[in-house]
Amino acid sequence: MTNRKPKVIVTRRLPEAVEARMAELFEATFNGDDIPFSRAQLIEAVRTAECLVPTVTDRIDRSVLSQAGGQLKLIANFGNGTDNIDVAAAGEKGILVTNTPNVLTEDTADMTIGLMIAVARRFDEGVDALREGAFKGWSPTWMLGRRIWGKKLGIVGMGRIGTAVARRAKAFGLNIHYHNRNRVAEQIEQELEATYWESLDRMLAHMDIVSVNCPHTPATFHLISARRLQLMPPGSIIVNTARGEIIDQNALVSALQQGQLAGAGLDVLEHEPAVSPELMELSHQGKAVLLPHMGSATIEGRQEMGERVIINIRVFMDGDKPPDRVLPNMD
Ligand code: 8YV
Repeated sequence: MTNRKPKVIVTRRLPEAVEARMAELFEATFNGDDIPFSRAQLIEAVRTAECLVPTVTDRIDRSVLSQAGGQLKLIANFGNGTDNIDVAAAGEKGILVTNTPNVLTEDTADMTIGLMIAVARRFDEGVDALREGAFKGWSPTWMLGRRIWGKKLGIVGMGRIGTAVARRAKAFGLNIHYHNRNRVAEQIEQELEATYWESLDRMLAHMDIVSVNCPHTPATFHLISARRLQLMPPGSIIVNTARGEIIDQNALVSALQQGQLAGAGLDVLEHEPAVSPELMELSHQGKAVLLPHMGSATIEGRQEMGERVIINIRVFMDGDKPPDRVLPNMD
């Protein structure tokens, strides 16, 4: 490692220990008040930093990157998904992009299972009822939800997180089905007793619960379209802990309003942080459980994400290939 400290700009406040380590290793600038950068601030950052550390709330698009000075060599994203960054445009300017895979897999999978159960077993409504003083004593017919044991779960995107969801879901007695661009290794299929569906349409038509676990790319934007939502069996449930843009949110609202789907569990929203009034209304009606993008929000996870960012920057400064390089999406 050279002794020279690279100029690193971090766009959001990170866990204290991560910032402290970064301050030791780098000439680092932090965002103390944690207000997301404006476009002008992002442009200023790409003009001055050697390494930028953005998050999902920063849109590093082609036009921002066109303003980057020659000193910017690395964008070390604090996050797994890199749909906030135009990786191809960065590549054209010789800027490398890295992310933080693996360290948030288990936390996100936990949240996915949590949402499935929350929707099927009406957690939200139960908590609301109790808080509002509507709990007048146990009743044989009150707050009945749906059993998840023995039901069919269709996982859309069987990467690291999808596989971690499948492992948990199997323990909850769900039958695992999946759709993925590529079939996973036979050994994993056997371990999970998983059924591969080459056709997403056909899989959706047979599932009780669908979990969205693929990355957001141009190819997966509105992958779960109005037409596909209509293919899902009446009374089925959909859960999304990936990216809001993968589901056509307006179409999902209609499917829930019409009772085509029984419920949705969404940790991510299209156009977040905005919550559409229709979705909010559906959450009041107990038809949607909505969370504010908390899938990886554990103390351990955010610490480890920071550590990955530091490793990527250090290895890069040493002149080696950082471990978590992201390649432009070819879709
Ligand atoms: C992160 C996520 O918190 O890593 C991801 O892709 O969706 C989140 O869990 C966020 O992206 C941080 O930038």
